[in-house]
Amino acid sequence: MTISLSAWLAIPAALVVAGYYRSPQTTKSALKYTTYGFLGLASVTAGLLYFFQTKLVYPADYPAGSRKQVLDPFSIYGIPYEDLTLTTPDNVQIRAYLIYARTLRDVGALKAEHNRRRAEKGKDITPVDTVQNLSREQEDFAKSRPTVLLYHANAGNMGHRLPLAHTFWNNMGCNVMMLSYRGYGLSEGSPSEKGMRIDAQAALDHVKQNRVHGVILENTLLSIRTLVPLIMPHLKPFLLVPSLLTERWDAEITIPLIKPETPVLLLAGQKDELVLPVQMRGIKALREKAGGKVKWVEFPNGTHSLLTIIRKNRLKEREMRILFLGLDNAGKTTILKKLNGEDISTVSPTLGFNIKSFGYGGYTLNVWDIGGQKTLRPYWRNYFESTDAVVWVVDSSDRLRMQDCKEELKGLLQEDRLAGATLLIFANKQDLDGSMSLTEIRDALDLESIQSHRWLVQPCSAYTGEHLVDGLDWVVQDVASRVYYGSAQTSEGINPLP
Ligand SMILES: Nc1nc2c(ncn2[C@@H]2O[C@H](COP(=O)(O)OP(=O)(O)O)[C@@H](O)[C@H]2O)c(=O)[nH]1
Ligand SMILES: [Mg+2]
Repeated sequence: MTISLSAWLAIPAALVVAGYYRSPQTTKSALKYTTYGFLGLASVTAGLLYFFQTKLVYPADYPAGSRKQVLDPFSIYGIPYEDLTLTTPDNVQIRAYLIYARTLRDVGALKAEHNRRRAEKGKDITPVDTVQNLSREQEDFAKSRPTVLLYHANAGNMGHRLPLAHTFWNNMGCNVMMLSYRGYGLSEGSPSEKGMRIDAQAALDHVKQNRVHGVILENTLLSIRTLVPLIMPHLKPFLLVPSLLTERWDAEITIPLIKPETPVLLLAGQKDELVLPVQMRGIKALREKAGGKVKWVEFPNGTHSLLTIIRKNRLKEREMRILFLGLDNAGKTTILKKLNGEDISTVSPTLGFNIKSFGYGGYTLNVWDIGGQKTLRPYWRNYFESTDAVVWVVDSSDRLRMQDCKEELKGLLQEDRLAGATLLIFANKQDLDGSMSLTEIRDALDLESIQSHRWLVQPCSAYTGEHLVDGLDWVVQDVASRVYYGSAQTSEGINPLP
């Protein structure tokens, strides 16, 4: 019997602000969870369900490469951190980052230093640089600030949540402790509800806080039992046999364990497509029933992830998120290397993705270079959230795949989450004899029919570097005019350090 499934489920970031749980079990209430997917075969036997359950519930290698590549706070933001390996009581080695709060003055100096090094061509910024001892004064400051424990979702790893960590560190002056659960990122072992609760507790023990100041839950599920009928109705019959359900994540049990006086903040995206809003409202009801302190904040356009909140913040920091997409071998990685002044003689196919972050015309560009192989394309959508611009790279000499290229682009432009993004088409490899001209490309890709996005097609060559900067200039200018105009009114931001 074959089982074809394309499922992903996320336990999106649950954050616990500094502290200690009343009991280790409550940790699971702080975790949250999302399910999305489908089974190709209607009749899956109960035995198979039991066996595949953890695979379904914890897609730890999604997005592709999540078990190999873990971003670190220093390379992305210039934030010094402790790279920790914690050994749990049941002897699993899990990886964690501990970031100490810094004063505004320190943060400014660290950023300036980071930007200076970034600008210095050829100098690699390696995380090894970050090991430094805190001065007495810095230590005292860190101790005086709250600690945020950031528990990540059930897809990806802690590196994917660095934008959140950065917000807590940079804007609110918090210490941040984050981890990759067992079986995620570079942590050992394999995921399970039981094991993840042990990991969560280990992180808590490491920061040695003796008091919970609060719990923040974002788009969290009520329980597997209640979520499955909503999103995987064909699995409903199996819920009749409770012992088959090894992974439960039952808020009905855990929410009442949180002390009533502990403030609980519930962040609820009303357009969450994975954990339906009704689940989050169930959690609110549970908390109210227990007579506990609770604050409910609704985001009318909020989708599944906190990225929508971060976006507001990015306005303040003048950041842009740009996706480089296109068929494999188009020259995406080469173009980015060339723009960044790196050696382009050693480009190898991109498995998964690369992220580059660089200053450009007063903005910070966060560029995602995503693998274009056919097998990787279904994963593109995972990167769409909060995208300001798409750069679609075309190999102008690859006449045979123009039709494929046209169809992929067309499909991409129909994605809701890319609505409003600026579109640049780089007609790359113009240095090659026989490459298609601007007019030929425009016709072959039927560009004139695009009305959903502001677009420009720019012939260029990553080899010679010709017109790369022209293209990027247009992108940055277009995004800036759209996103940053009048941003003072739209950016609420979050309280800066006192
Ligand atoms: N002649 C020529 N070759 C290029 C150019 N840009 C990239 N290439 C080559 O095309 C191949 C694929 O490039 P790569 O950047 O890995 O493509 P990606 O899959 O889109 O990231 C590599 O062998 C590059 O050296 C270009 O402008 N001209
Ligand atoms: Mg590449």
